[in-house]
Amino acid sequence: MSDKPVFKKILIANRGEIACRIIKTANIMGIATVAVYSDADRNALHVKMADEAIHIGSSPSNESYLVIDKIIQAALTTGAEAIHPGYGFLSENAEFCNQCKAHNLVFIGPPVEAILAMGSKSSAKNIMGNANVPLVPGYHGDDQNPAVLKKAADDMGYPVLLKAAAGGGGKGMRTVMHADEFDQALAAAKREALNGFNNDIMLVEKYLLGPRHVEIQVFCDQHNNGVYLFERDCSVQRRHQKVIEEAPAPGMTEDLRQRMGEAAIRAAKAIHYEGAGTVEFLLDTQGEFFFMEMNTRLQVEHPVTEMISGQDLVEWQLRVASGEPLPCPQDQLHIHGHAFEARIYAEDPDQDFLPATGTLSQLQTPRENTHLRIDSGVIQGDQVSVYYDPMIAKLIVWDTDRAAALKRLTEALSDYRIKGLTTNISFLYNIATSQAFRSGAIDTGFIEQHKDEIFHQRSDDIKYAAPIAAQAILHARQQRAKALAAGSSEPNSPWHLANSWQANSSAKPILHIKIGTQELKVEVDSAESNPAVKVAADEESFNLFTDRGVFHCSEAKPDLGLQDNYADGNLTAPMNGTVVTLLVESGTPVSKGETLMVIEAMKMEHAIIAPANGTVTEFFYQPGELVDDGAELLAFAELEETV
Ligand code: MV4
Repeated sequence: MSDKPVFKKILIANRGEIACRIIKTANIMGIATVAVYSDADRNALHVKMADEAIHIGSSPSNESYLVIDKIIQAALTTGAEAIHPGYGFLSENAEFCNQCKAHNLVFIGPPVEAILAMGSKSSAKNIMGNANVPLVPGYHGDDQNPAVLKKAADDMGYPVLLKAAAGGGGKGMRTVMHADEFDQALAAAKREALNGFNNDIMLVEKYLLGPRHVEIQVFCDQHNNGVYLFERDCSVQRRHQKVIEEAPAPGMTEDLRQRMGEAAIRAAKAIHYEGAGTVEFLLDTQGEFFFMEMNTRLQVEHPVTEMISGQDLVEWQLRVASGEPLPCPQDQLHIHGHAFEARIYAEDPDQDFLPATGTLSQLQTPRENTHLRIDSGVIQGDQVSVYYDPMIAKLIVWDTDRAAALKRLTEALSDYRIKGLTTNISFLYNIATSQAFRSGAIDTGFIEQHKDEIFHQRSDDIKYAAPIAAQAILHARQQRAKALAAGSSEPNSPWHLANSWQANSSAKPILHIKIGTQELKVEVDSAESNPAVKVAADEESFNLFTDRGVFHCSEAKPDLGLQDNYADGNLTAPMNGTVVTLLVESGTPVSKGETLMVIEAMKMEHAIIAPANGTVTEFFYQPGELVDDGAELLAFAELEETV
C-alpha cells in the first residue's frame, strides 16, 4: 500500500462498529491502534481488535466517551500521534478539537473553525449564500422581533417552516400552514429550542413538500484540493433517523450530479474545509436543490459511497490528516454500480421503535463477499445495553444496478438470524420489498406514506402467506423428523418417512397457524413440497420472508389448559368433546412439546401435546369423532435415548 505509514499510532475515540471500521483500515496501512473503553465495553470487539486499549471510565458516555480529558490523557500515555473521533460523541466538538491541538495531537477531522462555522444554521446560511450555494428561500437574519419573522413568513407565503438556528434532528422545528397559526407555532418552537439548545434564535423557510434528502460526500486536503465522491440518497428516515441509504440517488442525472457536487465543493471551500465532509441538500420535486446543513465528520452511511467509488474513505482521512494530498483527482473518480445500506437496530417497530436491550444469544449473518459487507461492533453473546446507540450492524450490499443490489439486500435481510432481542429486520425487509421502494419513488415522507404496507397485516396478505407458512411448518417437521431418525436406533425404518408416508389416512393435513395476531386453519396440499421462500424453520415461531413482506408465524397451540396432562404424559380427553384434527402422522417421530391432536370441548380448543420425544403409534380417534371425558386418545412410544 504505502511506503511509510502516515502515522505510527492513532487513538480511536469511539466504540462499536465505527471503531472497528477505523481499526481495519489502520491495520491495512500498518498503523498501530489504541482503543478506549468504558466499563460496559470491557470485552467489546473494538477493544479486542485494537493493539492497545485504555479504560476511560464507567458505562454512561458522559463519564467515558464524552470526557475530553480522559481521551487526551489516553492518547498521551500511549504515544498516539492522532485521534480519530468516529461519528457522534466528540466528532463535532470544537473544545475537543482545541484540546487535541493544545496537546500536539492531530485531530482527524476538519479545522475547528469549520466546525464552528457550521454550528449555527443562520451563520451557515450566511456563509453558503455568499458562496453561491443555493438556499431554501427564507429569513435568517439577526432581528428576531416576532413581527419581523411574521412579516418574512407572510411575504414568502405559506406553508413555512420555523427552524431553530442551533437545532438539529428536527428539534425546535415547526411547520406553519396558515398565517393565523404563526404566533403560536413560533412561541412553541422557541420554547423547545431554548430547552434543547439554550438558544431560541429562529429561521423562517419556505416549507418544501415531499423533498428528498440527497447529500454529497466531499473531501478536501491541506493543499486547497477538493473533490466530491458523488451523492447518497438518505430520504428514507423515521423521526430524523436514517433507515436505508443508497448511492447513487435514484433518478439522478449527470447534469444535476455535477451541479450538486460543485455546489458542495463551493460550500467546503467557503469554510476552508479539510478531510471528509458531507453537504446535505433538500432536492425538491422540480429537481431544484437547496443547502440544508454540512456535517463535519465521516458519516454512518459512508460505506455506500465506498462501494460505488471503490475508495476507502478512512484511508483518505488518515492520509489527508497527515498532510498528504488527496489520493485521487476528480476526473479519476467514477461511479460503479449501486449500493444500499440498511441499519439493523435492536428495537421494536411494533412498539414505536422502543430500543431493545439484552444478549445477542444468536447472531448469524450472511457471508461477506464483494457484494455484501457487514460493519458491526458486536458478536454473538454480546450485550446490547441501555448506554449506547442500539445499532447492531450496518448491512451494505453492492451490485451493477439498483434492482440487482436491492435483490441482494432483501436476500441478505432474510438470511440474518438474531435471537435474544427484538430487531428491526422485518421492518427493513418490508420497506425493501415494497413496490414504492422498488420503483425508487422515495422522499422524506416515505415511511409515513407507506406505513400500511410496511407495518402490514392486511387480510389479503395473510391469505397469501398462510399456505406458504403451512408448507414451511410441514417442511420444518420433516427436518426435525429426519434429525430424530438420524439419531434413532433404526434410521432406515419407514416410520421415519415424515414427508409422504401416511399410516391410515389420505386426508390432507390441517394446520392451525398463527400469523401476526391472527389464527387460522390451513389445509395443506402435501403435493407441494418445500416452501419456495426463506424461512428459519428451526423455530417454533419464525419469520416468513415473502415477496409481499415478512410474516411472523407459528403453529397455533390452541390449548394451554392441558399443561397438567402434558406434564403427566397423560394423553386423555380433558372432557366430553370432538376431535378437531390430528396434527402429526402416526409413526412419525415428534419432539417433546409438539401438538399431536386438537380436541374441541365446550367451544374451546385443547391441544394434546407430546410428553417426550417419540412417536404416536396409534390414534384411537379420527377427526369428527366424539370422545368421552377421560378417554385414552392415542398410544405414544417414547424414544429411547441411545447411549
Ligand atoms: C425542511 C423540510 C422542508 N422544507 N426544510 C428535517 C431535519 C432538518 N435537518 C431539516 N429537515 C427538513 N427541512 C424546508 N424548508 C423538510 C425537512 C424534513 C426532512 C429532511 C431530511 C430528511 C428527513 C426529513 C423528514 C422530515 C422533514
